[in-house]
Amino acid sequence: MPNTAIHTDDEAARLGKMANAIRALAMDAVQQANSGHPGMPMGMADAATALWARHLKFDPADPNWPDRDRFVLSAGHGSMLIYALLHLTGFADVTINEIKNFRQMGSKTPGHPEFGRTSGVETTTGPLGQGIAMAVGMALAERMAQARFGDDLVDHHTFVIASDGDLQEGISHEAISLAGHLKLNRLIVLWDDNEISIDGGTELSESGDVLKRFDAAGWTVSRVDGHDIAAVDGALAAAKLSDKPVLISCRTTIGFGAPTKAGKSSCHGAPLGDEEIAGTRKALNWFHAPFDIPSDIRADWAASAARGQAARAEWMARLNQSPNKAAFDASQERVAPQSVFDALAVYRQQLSKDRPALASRAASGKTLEVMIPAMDALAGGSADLTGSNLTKIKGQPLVTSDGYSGSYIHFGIREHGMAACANGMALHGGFRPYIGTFLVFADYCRPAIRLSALMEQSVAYVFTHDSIGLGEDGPTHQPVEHLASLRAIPNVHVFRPADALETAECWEMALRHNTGPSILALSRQKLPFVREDDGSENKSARGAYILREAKDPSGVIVATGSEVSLAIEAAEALSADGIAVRVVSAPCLELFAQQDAAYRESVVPKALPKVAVEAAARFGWDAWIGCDGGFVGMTGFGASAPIADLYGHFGITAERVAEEMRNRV
Ligand SMILES: Cc1ncc(C[n+]2csc(CCOP(=O)(O)OP(=O)(O)O)c2C)c(N)n1
Ligand SMILES: [Mg+2]
Repeated sequence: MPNTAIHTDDEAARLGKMANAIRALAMDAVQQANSGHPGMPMGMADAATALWARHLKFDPADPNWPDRDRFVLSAGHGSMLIYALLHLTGFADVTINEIKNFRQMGSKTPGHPEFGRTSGVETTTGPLGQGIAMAVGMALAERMAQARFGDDLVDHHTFVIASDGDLQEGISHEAISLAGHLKLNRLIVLWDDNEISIDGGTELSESGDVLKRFDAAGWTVSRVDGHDIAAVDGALAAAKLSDKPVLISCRTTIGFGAPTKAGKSSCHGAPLGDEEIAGTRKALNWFHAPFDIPSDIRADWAASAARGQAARAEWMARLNQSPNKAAFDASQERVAPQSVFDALAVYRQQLSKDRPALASRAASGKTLEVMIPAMDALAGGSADLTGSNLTKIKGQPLVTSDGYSGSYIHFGIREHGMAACANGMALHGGFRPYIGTFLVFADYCRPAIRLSALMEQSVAYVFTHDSIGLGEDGPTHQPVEHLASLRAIPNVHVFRPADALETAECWEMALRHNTGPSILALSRQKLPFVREDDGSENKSARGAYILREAKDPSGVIVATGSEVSLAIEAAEALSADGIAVRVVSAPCLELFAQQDAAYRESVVPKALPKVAVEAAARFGWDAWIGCDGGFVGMTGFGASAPIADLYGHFGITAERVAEEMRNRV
């Protein structure tokens, strides 16, 4: 790692050419694709060169080695910046052909950086603001892992390039205040302070002082000329010494080098055009053909990877000698350890004996008491609803700025930031994050849930107070459309358990979902224990199952969560009238949809009339019950009243369920 300043003119000139290589690749790739954003990469090429050539610890030969620095291009529209860097530094995924194929089907160079598609891309970015918030999660995970395994094994930085848009987004406020509070001094943000966004100059919509805002949140701030590589280099060197997170404002010109478009929003998101590109080549003194990088510049870029290669070799040697090696390696596993499943298996059988009537949020809290001691990687928190979400177990140590060895985080009332932070922790590795708030505020987490799903990250969302059943807090707090809207996001498993045993089963399925997020929708109110088996088989594993069978059923009632007991009551009433109906509990419709057709048919036969009951909107249920199926649920918003009055008021009763079935058999 260079701790010396950039001394010679020759060195400065070479770094300047390295930056121009980024500019050339960016403008030529966007031109070839006839689509994309050249302005940002051209504007931030110098700052990015200072970072990647002089500071960032990376090794293209092993893009995922755990102690690498993380680099987050929060302004994902500037994707050609990271693709150029990955190409020039020798990441195998990003060949010159991939650069030529920018934004084309199946390429490693999609429009915005996508985690999992291109090695070296640490996270998916594009939704502005989320990148910097995920970086907070990465920086937090780094400190937490450092507290567990020591500097020998964990000692890296998280670097971010963020744009004006990133910092205007509300989530940035949540993220920077959390980072400042937790004193995440391994987080260093380079702000592309180009005073331009899409509509024009930032003065159209901004008159705040960004540096003061960060300063007030507990950050170290500085300002440099973003085109002065030596100045950015010096600021980065200073930043590494800070005991707080650092913002470096890099004053830049968007589209730097473009003769007529530099400094204008016109170069934000459109190809420059042949004439402008020719003019840029002249201005930058860059007379090489498109996609042609001279070998001396290539060699300088390749050399910048040597620093990280050496660091990785030293790190491997330390790991191999470390008494923590086994524990560290285990922490990097994506799959939850067998110990937690063993503990859950014992607990499930105990539950089937004890048959406790618990609110499913309380059952979740009890399940956490079983899981946390059996799984070191579980770490979580709540957005100021710890006592409601029951996400903290007794004695669970806190993560604070004084020490990061705990596993519980008070995220504050920052749902969007919390969810993005959890994604960052999951992406960083070493932790399996779970986070809590009320189900109704899933909306405040939604953009991050979508990214968990898209990036296939196993974040568990503990969403309590899952229906009108929460009572007096009223319609602002009573989710109605949330289950449907969460089920609509691809690759999300939405669990709504019916009793304490199903809650444990659903948690187990969340831990087994290694390629996407899980949502646990949990009741505030107490739920009866409905299961009658011995708890040895995880019945929730197939998403839906026959809970109460009837001889020769003439109909099927499907229910989830708190309404399963209503379905049982209705079936009993119908049975007294000589109508035999089956009750199906469906804690996870996504898992049920994944079962083979024969199993699905055996549980919910096409030929039988069906009624579903869920204290939520019908949207999405027709796939299971048909348009002519009966549905007992919500048709509008809820109301403020005691729970005892609400279910009757909205007609979510066993009588209604029975009546819907009578109308159909
Ligand atoms: C949440 C979100 N809203 C809107 C957009 C669309 N968008 C992409 S870039 C951008 C703003 C561009 O300004 P800035 O962030 O300063 O980037 P620059 O033009 O300087 O590269 C917008 C609104 C987005 N990507 N994400
Ligand atoms: Mg801008």
